[in-house]
Amino acid sequence: MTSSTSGAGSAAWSRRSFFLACLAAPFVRPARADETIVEIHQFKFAPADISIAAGGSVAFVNLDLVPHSATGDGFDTGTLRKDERAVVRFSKAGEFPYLCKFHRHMTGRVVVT
Ligand SMILES: [Cu+2]
Repeated sequence: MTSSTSGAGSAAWSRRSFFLACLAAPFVRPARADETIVEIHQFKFAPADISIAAGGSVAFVNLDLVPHSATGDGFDTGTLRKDERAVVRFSKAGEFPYLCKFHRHMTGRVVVT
C-alpha cells in the first residue's frame, strides 16, 4: 500500500531537497581548490595567518555588520560591506601582512610559497 506512493513521495522529497540545496548553496559552496577563504568576523580575520601556493587566491568575506577591508602592500580589497567578498590573487612568493584600513588593530598575514 504505502509502496505505491513512495515513488512520488521520494520524487517530491528530492525536488524539495534540491530547492533547499539551491538556497544553501551560497553558504556551503566549497572553495575552489586554489582559493582560500578568510572570514572577517567580530573584528578579526579568521584565519588570520594563512599559507598558500603562488598563483593561489584568497577570498576575503566580511560577515560583520560594519565595513572592513584587507589592505596590504600591493593589494587592497577596498571597502567590504556585510556579506561582500573580494578575491585577491597572489602570484609571487613572499609574506604579505595586511590590516583593515578602518580598524588598524585588525591584522593578518598571507604567506605565499
Ligand atoms: Cu575593520
